[in-house]
Amino acid sequence: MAEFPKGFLWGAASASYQIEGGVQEGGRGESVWDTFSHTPGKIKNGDTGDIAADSFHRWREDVQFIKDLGLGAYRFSIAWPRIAPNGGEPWNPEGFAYYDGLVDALLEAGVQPWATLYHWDLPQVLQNRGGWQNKDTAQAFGVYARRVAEHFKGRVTHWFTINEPQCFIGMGYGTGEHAPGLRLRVEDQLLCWKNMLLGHTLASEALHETDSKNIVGLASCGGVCYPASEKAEDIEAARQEMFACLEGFHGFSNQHLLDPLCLEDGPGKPDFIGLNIYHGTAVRMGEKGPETVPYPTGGPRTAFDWPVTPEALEWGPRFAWERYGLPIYLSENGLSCHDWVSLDGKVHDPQRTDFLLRYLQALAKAIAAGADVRGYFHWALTDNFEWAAGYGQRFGLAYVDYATGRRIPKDSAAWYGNVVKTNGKVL
Ligand code: IFM
Repeated sequence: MAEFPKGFLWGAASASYQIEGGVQEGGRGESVWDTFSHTPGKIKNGDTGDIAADSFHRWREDVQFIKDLGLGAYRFSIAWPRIAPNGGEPWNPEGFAYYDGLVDALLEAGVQPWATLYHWDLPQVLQNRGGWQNKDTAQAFGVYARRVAEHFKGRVTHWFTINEPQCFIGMGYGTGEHAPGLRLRVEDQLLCWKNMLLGHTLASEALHETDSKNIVGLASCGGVCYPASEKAEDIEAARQEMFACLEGFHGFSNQHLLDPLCLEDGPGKPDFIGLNIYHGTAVRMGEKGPETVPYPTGGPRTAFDWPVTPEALEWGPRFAWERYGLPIYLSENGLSCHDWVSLDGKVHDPQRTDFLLRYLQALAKAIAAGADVRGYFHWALTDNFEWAAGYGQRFGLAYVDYATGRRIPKDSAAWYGNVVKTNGKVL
């Protein structure tokens, strides 16, 4: 039986471009993801987010599902181009109205809204002026954050500024696999990092100044290392490797993002750290220092081919807590499975339940070891548009039939609902 502290927050997460659809409705402007997904050859099967899970129309069903699960919080993202089709003023009242409906329904259902201001759907107009290579984008992000904070003052008090900078810069401006599809030199990627850090800082200031009750963090997806054994030297090797600045530029490190923001007091220092963790790498101490241990051939893997390594949910939070001493929320964790609707009309996903059982038990160990972990958001609430992989990867607690938009709660949803209800005692 696992122990979670009283008041531990159980939630689920989503992101605007991945679920909303309605890309040409409600006065929304174009985002870099509209452009990118409509560029031939960029997305598997030529999929786009034009309709996605159709949450722009079906958000009431999503809120009902959240209520049925008994969740304490829902993490969603606000599409910048819905609020500001041109990146800034004039603001779009219809865009605010969409999120008003969602936020008010969540509050009515007794669910805390946790809003992310940037989950990668940059207004295309800003990309046309250089996107994150341009310092003006950081300034515009601060202005947008202030306007959103003013609008939702008193209703939304928990905020993520930016989701996974490592990913949107590394894949959007580095490898070109994500929007806007650029392959920049490391120096130019570092300029994006600088502007992103400034953007985060300006947004944090705006959120804190607008309402002293606002609690602000950001979500990091840096690589997680865990010790190959319980030996002290292997633990030390994993600790060093997790924050190592590897040869050259290693964009997928927590260090690049969290060290400058969290190790000293400053206007961008988060109130909490969001960790998005799906898997990790085993590390041991070798003769010349830390060395990674190859994942066993034939070991368990998700439909996305990601290794199943529950240890990451113990050691990632432990090492982050040791280094930064800030409260931690698991802002994303989950897996894609080859889910389908069975002849009985249900979606049976025993692998998801087994994965979650293992990972949540590991998270309980992190808490028992002293890490201040305060909540867990399952990725994702519903199946959705998985970026370059299109609709082929299903991460949801609810299956989405993309032809009709119909949702079917998977078996794992009932299981997770029970975890939530018992505060993890069933684990
Ligand atoms: O779907 C993504 C999400 O947008 C960011 N974190 C990882 C998830 C799964 O790949």
